[in-house]
Amino acid sequence: MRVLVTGGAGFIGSNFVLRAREVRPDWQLTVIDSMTYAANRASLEPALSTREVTLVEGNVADAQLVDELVAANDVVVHFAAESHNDNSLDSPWPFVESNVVGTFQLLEAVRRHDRRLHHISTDEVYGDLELDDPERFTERTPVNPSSPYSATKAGADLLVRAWIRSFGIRATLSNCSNNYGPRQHVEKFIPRQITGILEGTRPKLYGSGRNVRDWIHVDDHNDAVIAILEQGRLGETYLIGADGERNNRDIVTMLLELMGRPTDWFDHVNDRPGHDLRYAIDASKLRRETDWRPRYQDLRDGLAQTIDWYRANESWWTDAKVAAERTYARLGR
Ligand code: TDX
Repeated sequence: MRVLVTGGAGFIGSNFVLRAREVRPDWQLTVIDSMTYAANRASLEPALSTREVTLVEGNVADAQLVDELVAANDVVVHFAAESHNDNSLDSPWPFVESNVVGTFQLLEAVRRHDRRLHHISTDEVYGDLELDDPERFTERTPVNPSSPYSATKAGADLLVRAWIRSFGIRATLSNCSNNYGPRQHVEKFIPRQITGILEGTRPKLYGSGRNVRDWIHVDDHNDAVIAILEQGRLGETYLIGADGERNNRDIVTMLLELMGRPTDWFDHVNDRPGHDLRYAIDASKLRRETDWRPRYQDLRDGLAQTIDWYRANESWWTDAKVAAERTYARLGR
């Protein structure tokens, strides 16, 4: 099977490529990635030098390039997206271009060439929950995005659903909770704190630190994507989550313990405008309809493995760290 992976040099996409090499070695993988700040060629090594994986540099909003690549593959897994909330508040246009226009171009190519598509999305499209809300997000929760980022992802999801309904394209969608693991850009919460602690700086908690995220290891997310590709029903949306709810303060405490620092060694910084309070996923449909089960059951173990990766791969993140902290300094966070 020839598989086109959009955004395959970013965090979740590159981990998907590496995981697919391991568990589906017969797949032929081609990556299209715009290689912006969030991508890293090194994430795909050594598969690139051995030519096991092909990397095409380009934007999913480039209609002609996307048309050629979709035509040359059997399946498209669409990870490509601008994904950082703080950046979307600072500069929304790249989010509209990559997430909405990019998805539109891909859908049109998939329709022309009758290819199978899996669209990757986020739980953020559902807005946020109260801390004590007994309900979690399900496939029936109405979309209610808060930030320019989540609004563009919700827009992309709705385009995919409309192309399924109106044009009969063969597609599935998934909305996953917060991912962590190796190769995540250092602008994001967990790697920002791990790399900061490694450099001797105190973790930075937005606002009170009470905000809750539902953490899942990136390999568990990607295994679920493979399960949906192989066992999911066409036209359906699946929520992916591993029952990993924790507030940000607890995550910082865990990181500090694992890295041998006092648990009060952190600072509160300015809150993010419009900061979503809580995300939580009910993944029972995915568990009912596929044989997927998360392998990382213990968040502390997963974080320990992630810390080891950042410790062992400093050259992967040092340049990005300087740039990310420069942006945060400008934003006062
Ligand atoms: O330094 C920080 N301090 C802090 O307290 C940073 C960078 C973040 N935070 C908080 C904000 C959030 O409550 O940590 C939480 C996680 O923040 P992010 O890593 O920025 O993720 P989030 O905004 O939750 O969005 C993530 O999950 C859904 C991904 O970035 C999205 O791409 C995905 O769709």
